[in-house]
Amino acid sequence: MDASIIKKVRRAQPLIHHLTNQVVMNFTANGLLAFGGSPIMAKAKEEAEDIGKIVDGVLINIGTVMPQDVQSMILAGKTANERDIPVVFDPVGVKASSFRNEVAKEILQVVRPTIIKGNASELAYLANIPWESKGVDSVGTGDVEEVAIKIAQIYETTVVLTGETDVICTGEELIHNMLGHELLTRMTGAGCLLGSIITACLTTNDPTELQAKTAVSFYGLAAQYAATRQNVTGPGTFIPQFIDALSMEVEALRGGNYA
Ligand code: ATP
Ligand code: TZP
Ligand code: MG
Ligand code: MG
Repeated sequence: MDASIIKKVRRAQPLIHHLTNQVVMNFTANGLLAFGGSPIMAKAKEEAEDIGKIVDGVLINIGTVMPQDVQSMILAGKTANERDIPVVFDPVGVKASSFRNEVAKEILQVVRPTIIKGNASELAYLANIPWESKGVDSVGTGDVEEVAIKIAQIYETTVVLTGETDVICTGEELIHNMLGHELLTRMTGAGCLLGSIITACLTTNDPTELQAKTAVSFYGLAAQYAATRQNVTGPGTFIPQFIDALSMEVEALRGGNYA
């Protein structure tokens, strides 16, 4: 983890355009604000280009995508590509329906994501590798490194494959992150908010793999810190502590008592 990336994000407070799902909008906005970024949720295709011109990064997440959202996602992604600002693509639940399959493929045909981030089953689907899933969740096991490498090759991009161990693949290199907490699996939106925080970290002038590694490590560390606060008794009490932890300095999170 490079703490200077987090400091840079907090200084710049990058404006991140979210075309994300309706389950996690409010949680994501609060989580990104706590971390030090600045969220804007805007879905109308009529404003996609205008918003696209003033933001510092774009997150496209298809978790509750509707037919009318696709054009906005494409316009926002293409505007970001033209401006050379980061785009993160999260193919939430892509395997669950043929509509999602088609939407994800349509977006990936015209938008070049800086990072494709997803769970193992979502990325395995895009890589044509069999994997078990349950709706938007990954439930099976398999060779996550093979999936990450294949996605990086097919889409010529950096990959963040999340799970108990996160795998980052730049095409040449594999990086692993073991920081995290099981409570992240017992709430909704843990993956979606991570996508927002990765997008914010991509706005600094550092190498992509370092930005990705910093985002996932910081996120995992914040989860570990939050989960071990005295008043945390389950997922419900974890969430506010996690939001608080996302606003903390790395050194303070490291100083936590992980009993
Ligand atoms: P899924 O729907 O399959 O849960 P997701 O999109 O919610 O996928 P996750 O894979 O749950 O995404 O990853 C979200 C965050 O939770 C990441 O920071 C990841 O490191 C962390 N995480 C996931 N599973 C575990 C686990 N078993 N132990 C610790 N941290 C985890
Ligand atoms: N249904 C559609 S999107 C969504 C659900 C439950 C949220 C998924 O969030 P995450 O972070 O991928 O678990
Ligand atoms: Mg999860
Ligand atoms: Mg997800």
